[in-house]
Amino acid sequence: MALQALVFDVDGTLADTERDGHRPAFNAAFAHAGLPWHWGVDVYGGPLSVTGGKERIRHFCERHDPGFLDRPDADEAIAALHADKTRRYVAFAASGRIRLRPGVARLVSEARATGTRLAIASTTRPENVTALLEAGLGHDAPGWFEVIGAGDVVPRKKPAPDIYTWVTERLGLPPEECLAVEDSSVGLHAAVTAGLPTVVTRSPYTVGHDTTGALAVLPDLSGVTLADLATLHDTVHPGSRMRPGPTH
Ligand code: XBP
Ligand code: MG
Repeated sequence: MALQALVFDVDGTLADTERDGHRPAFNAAFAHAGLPWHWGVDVYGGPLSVTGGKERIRHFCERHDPGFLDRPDADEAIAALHADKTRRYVAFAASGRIRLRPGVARLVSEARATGTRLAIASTTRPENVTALLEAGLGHDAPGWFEVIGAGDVVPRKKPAPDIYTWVTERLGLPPEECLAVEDSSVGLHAAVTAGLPTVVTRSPYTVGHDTTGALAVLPDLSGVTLADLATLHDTVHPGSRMRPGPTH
């Protein structure tokens, strides 16, 4: 079954956005709101296991500041914190200070040159994706991706398969004809459960993650050609859908 489309995860896969991008944006929003919360580099791996910024803040409150959730306006307060965090992250990403990971730009350009379709499946806000793509690949880059699945377009975020299913349905392709590129066990689980063969390029926060079910685990995409990915993809036969590994 020929490879028709590459579906990229964003955070950790297109770029290492978490430690110096999302994390400080969360912290700045917390400080601006007068909250004593701070997610250090080492502890951020904990909150990061919950995908989605609003969900991550709520999960943190449940464990460390449950009184915050007793406020009658807790939902609105979390939404406002997250909106502030998003403004800060978008400004940082748009400044170009987040470099794309090795091989990403070359692979995207090879896909465009050969007519391989491109899509995004992420749990982050769509404006974050646009800012990162524009700064990393150029102003027109968001338009190169036929489908951008991001944020709250599906109610259940990764590790649920929903965002990958949402994307492949909009591409009009069977999932088996796509290849997902992910960095985390939750992302891998989402993609594989949706039926996409998946390559993992580990990122600093996901080095210890379980990669059971991945087609390959690579340090990054440098030196990886579309032909390499097509060859890997060819090893998956229809009907032998891979089983997701456990998540952490
Ligand atoms: C990574 C995530 C996101 C971001 C924050 O998404 O888990 O939640 O850390 O995003 P992916 P928001 O790896 O799927 O790209 O604050 O915008 O929700
Ligand atoms: Mg990721």
